[in-house]
Amino acid sequence: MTEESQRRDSPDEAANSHGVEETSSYLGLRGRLRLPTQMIGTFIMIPRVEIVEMAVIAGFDAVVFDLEHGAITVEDLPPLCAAAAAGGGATIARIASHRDIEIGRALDMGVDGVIVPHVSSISTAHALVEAARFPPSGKRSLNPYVRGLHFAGSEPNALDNANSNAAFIAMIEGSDAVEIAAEIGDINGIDGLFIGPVDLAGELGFPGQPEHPEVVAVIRKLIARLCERGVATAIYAPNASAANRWFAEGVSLVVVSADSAVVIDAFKSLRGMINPLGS
Ligand code: 3PY
Ligand code: MG
Repeated sequence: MTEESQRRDSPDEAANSHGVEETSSYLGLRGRLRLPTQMIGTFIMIPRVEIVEMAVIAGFDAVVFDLEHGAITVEDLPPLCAAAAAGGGATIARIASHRDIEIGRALDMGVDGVIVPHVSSISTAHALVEAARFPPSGKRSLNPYVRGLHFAGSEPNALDNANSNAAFIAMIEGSDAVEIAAEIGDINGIDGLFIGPVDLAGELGFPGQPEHPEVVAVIRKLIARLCERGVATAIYAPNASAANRWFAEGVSLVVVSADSAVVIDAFKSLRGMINPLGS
């Protein structure tokens, strides 16, 4: 880990004082992003607690609620978070835009962290991080009676704990962002960079082909650069072999496929194996 990454603001003391061998979900998402551990996540597009429960029961470490592209709104988050937390799954909201209010509201609902899409400048990254932290660290607006603060504004250290525990992950999914990714990753308060191969593929001239060899080559180099610098990385993988490849490259969090894709693939496969008489 570089000096630069060590000086960043830190998750709670418990997380900092534990070594790799004590890795477990009690460290929280932010704490786990600090360790050389690897987590498997999946995108949740369908706002049903049962889907979240199934993902966690199946062994996924984290669920990413996709407010950018899924049929999920901020109001869906509390029961979805409760469902994941009951099974020990970490909860992340991929928000839809760069509006401060969206970052704050997702955290108010009780997610463990946020992923912010399309971050491509240093100044934007700084502003977005501030939206996720209460003063004096940032500019997150406060109402203490929210789920994310245990509904109880009076809890001692509630705001410090919220600042220490909420993970902030910026998405790198444009060619301009790739160029400055290491500097974005060094910003105090950024816990990881999530590479978006789908949008990046479009920018590189291969729309809809996140597995195109040229796209994979660009991402491989980026991951190596970030890992060397001690910046935690996350990425979307469309399938298991892509997920395994990115884990082998040292990625901390691989978000593989999505609930909707898993369900339709299973339906198609099942349907394909059944042959009614006369068909
Ligand atoms: C991308 O790959 O562009 C993403 O946003 C991941 O879903
Ligand atoms: Mg994207």
